[in-house]
Amino acid sequence: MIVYGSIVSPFVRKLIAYLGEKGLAFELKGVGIGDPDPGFRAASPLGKMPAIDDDGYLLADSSAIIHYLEAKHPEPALIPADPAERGQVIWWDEFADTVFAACGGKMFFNRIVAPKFLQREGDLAAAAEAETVELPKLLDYLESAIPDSGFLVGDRLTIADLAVVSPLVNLRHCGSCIDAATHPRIAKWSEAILARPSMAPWVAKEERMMAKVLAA
Ligand SMILES: N[C@@H](CCC(=O)N[C@@H](CS)C(=O)NCC(=O)O)C(=O)O
Repeated sequence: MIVYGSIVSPFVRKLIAYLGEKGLAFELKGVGIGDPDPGFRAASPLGKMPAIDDDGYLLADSSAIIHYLEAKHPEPALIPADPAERGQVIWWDEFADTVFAACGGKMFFNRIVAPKFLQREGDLAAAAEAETVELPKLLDYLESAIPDSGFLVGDRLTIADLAVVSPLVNLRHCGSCIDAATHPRIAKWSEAILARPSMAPWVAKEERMMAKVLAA
């Protein structure tokens, strides 16, 4: 299976971690924003990453891809069968993709992607507002919702953990780290999820790449 995307995208990071947890082989084909690669364009009607080509089956959107793969490879289950748990997992995936990643994206895009990758100025006022007005509320909510189990839903890993932890990496690239004094649950939970073999090597690779980009 080919995965189109860049490892600095929170949606691609979520999918890569999912594939690692499931033990599914893939080839990552690096594409950037607005990439004209014909394979990527065919797989992603809106030109957004990630997208896949699974032996000719083309699909875009991290959640759509994960649901497709979960139906194809049910074990180990990362989307619970239990109705109440499944509802919670989808809630967290939605929270991550639409609200949390959007907030982090305003910071990451305007401070890093625009100036460093697209050679244009970012909207620094929008980034500052996201960091000072939106982000604190989202972090306080997340802090209040992480159970003692150390997993967002139930007592085991689900896509909820992979989805919600992913935007935190982009926040870190922007110098916005979780303060263990004010958000101890997020600090402990995110450290454990990001240390998993499905995530740690990719995040390390990404951090090496970002260090070069930021130094340039
Ligand atoms: N809901 C989509 C979001 C994908 C998305 O917005 N990806 C961004 C990169 S982080 C992108 O490709 N943006 C390019 C664009 O909007 O043109 C998913 O979960 O895959």
